[in-house]
Amino acid sequence: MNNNNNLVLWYNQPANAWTDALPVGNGRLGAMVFGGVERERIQLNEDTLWDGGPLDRNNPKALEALPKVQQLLFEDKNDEATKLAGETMMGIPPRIKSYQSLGDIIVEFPHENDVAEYRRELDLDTGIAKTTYTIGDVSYCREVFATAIDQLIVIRIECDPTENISFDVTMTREQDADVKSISDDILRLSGQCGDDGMRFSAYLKVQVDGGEIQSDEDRISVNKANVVTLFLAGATSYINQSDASGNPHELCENYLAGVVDKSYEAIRADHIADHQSLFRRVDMNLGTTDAENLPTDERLAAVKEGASDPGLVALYFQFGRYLLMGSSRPGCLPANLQGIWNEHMNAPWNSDFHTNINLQMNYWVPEVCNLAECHKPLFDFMDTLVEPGNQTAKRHYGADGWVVHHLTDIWGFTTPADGIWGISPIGSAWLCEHVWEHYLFGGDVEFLKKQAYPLMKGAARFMLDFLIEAPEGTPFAGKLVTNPSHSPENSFLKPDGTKSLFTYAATIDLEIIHELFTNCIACIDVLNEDADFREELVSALERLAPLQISEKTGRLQEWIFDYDEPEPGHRHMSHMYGLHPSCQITLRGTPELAEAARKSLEYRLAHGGGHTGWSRAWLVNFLARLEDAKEAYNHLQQLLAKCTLTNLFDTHPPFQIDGNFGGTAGIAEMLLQSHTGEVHPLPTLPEAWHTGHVKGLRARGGFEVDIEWKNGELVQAQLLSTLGNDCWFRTSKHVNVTCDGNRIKFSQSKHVVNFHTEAGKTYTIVPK
Ligand code: FUC
Repeated sequence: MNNNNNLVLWYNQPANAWTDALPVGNGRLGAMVFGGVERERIQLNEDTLWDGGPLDRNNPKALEALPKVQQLLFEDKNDEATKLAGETMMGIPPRIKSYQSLGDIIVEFPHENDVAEYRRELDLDTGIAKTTYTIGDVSYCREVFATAIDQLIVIRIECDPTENISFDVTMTREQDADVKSISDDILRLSGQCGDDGMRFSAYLKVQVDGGEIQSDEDRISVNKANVVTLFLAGATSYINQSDASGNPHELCENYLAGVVDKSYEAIRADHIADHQSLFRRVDMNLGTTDAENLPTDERLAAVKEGASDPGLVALYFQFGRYLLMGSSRPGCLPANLQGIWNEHMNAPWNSDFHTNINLQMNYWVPEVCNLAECHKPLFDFMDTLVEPGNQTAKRHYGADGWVVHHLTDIWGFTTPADGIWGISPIGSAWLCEHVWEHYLFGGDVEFLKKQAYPLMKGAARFMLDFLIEAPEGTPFAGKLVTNPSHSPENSFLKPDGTKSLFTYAATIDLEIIHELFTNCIACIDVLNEDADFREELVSALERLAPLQISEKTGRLQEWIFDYDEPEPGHRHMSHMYGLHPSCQITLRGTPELAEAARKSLEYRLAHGGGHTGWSRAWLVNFLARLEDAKEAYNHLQQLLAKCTLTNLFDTHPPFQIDGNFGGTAGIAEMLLQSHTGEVHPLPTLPEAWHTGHVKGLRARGGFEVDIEWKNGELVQAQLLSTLGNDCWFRTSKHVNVTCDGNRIKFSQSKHVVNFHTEAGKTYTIVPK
């Protein structure tokens, strides 16, 4: 057992609701473990199990309508533009289908006496969920884990004394599936979504040591065994976005065949080694309190009552890393709105990939939190959106390059969805921030050349074609703007009192395009190619409409006009994109814009902003960038108190995983920043974490950073240089920099110390 209670979620009672259950995952398979005594439910997921199928959604009326819609918007006729665009520009149909549950394993134990010494836990350090209890004189232990090495969910049941394990096991699914035993020791669940949708299977193999095993139609019974191991294989027919002709039965048989000669001990040991090779890269201690001796739900309840529990914050942070490892491993699909864990057939928002903040927020974690390989599923997924995105660019906008709107699925959905707010053709450009960031942290030039730059160039190509010159009589006449445009899901009031959400040149568009073009230029400079394209980008950047600060309020304007808002506390804070995740607005680089962004934030907050989980998490990141430790901490506390379920899942409500990832990234952002090119330790350290350490966070430029602090002051930082880049280190004191015991530099400046580094060497920085 792991004795570090800041790495273990634990409870004194079984899960009641699904959101009390504990998640395990290997990127492709996920399971939620309830830990029931008489009846154990283990709900299963496979990341490709989606309803729906490939379909050409492009709207043949869109291209012809585009100039008319643009003209109406430039003429401020938002209602007419909305009506016309609604009739001509939406995808056909404008809805996607849901990511679905694979089914449940149900195990029923004929326990006759009362249960005692019950405990259920999830050890983040091993990735094993465990349930232990005693009945009479017999103690029971069940372990569940999802192995990425052997691609199975493994359930182990042990008892002491032996010969005491008896149960019936079956599998169930709410719809579209049959369950039957196909041999004495294998149960099979198989089905198909609708008449011609995705086919799927789950095979459960029961391996007993001692006792008897017997199968009936849809169940297997075990009697008086010593030890039982259950292996669950799951697969679907999904091959790619236009091909779902795979054979899930064969895949499941192969997964099970893979462990025929492998002992449980070896499977478990391989799993732990693999898990720890990623998980153990970061160690965090924000201080300890007595709360650590309490079960996780009680700790959370105390925080809801106002307690400060730095250990719970560290647990929440590590849980975020754990969730990313469980839902986003190379070769799998990216983490969706629920990561990989979903019990529904029609999930909230289809458990899809929302590209107007949510999917991106999931991926604020991997680089800084030292799980860079978990970022890869996003990049590979982006590759699959290029071809359908090219089609939509061409047929909706007459543009080259690729476009994605505000959401997508596994079938290459790239057209506008849902409603008029779906006409927001900025998703592809927004996603491209991620490939560039991956390069900034890891310095992989091959990746930049082969994968990142083609994606970025295609997204930039679309934007260059899509941008349009604002005509005379409009603000920014002669400048390049987006049209149509939308500030995610927010609406505005026009001077005549009418409400709209459809416009041109929303601030977030300008920020994302500015960032994309700037990054493309930097990329071209690294790769030393594409000089003509560089020219095009430079001149477009010069003509791009600028950000505006409201003369009336001093706030950063969200739209081209200084509109009032019907919902001033709106959950989206899109116009602050330049402050975070982008770095166009910085405290020291663009102080006026930073001040305007702060005012915008304050205004949102004064009107109840941050009420959904992910919105609250974004606030933490904004405030961290503004180096406002008190408020960043306050909102982190509120994220735990108001937006966190007993199993530490984020709740929008309902459960949505982006808040977990946004919160995790926010904690890292409070402890280490590097977005300006400087390595800046402890920019936003709250009083509650006065003494502690964090080891293994990553900074842009290729540094792995260990930070130790005491009473709010830096004691020492250690930087492992992975790329041999020069380092700019921000500090509020004079510091000594040493390497291998030799002094490299004594800083003259109290602000930034700059030194050369060699790849593979560690630099120690100690304040004087
Ligand atoms: C965006 C948000 C909603 C929700 C949905 C999945 O549309 O505005 O709050 O998170 O994504």
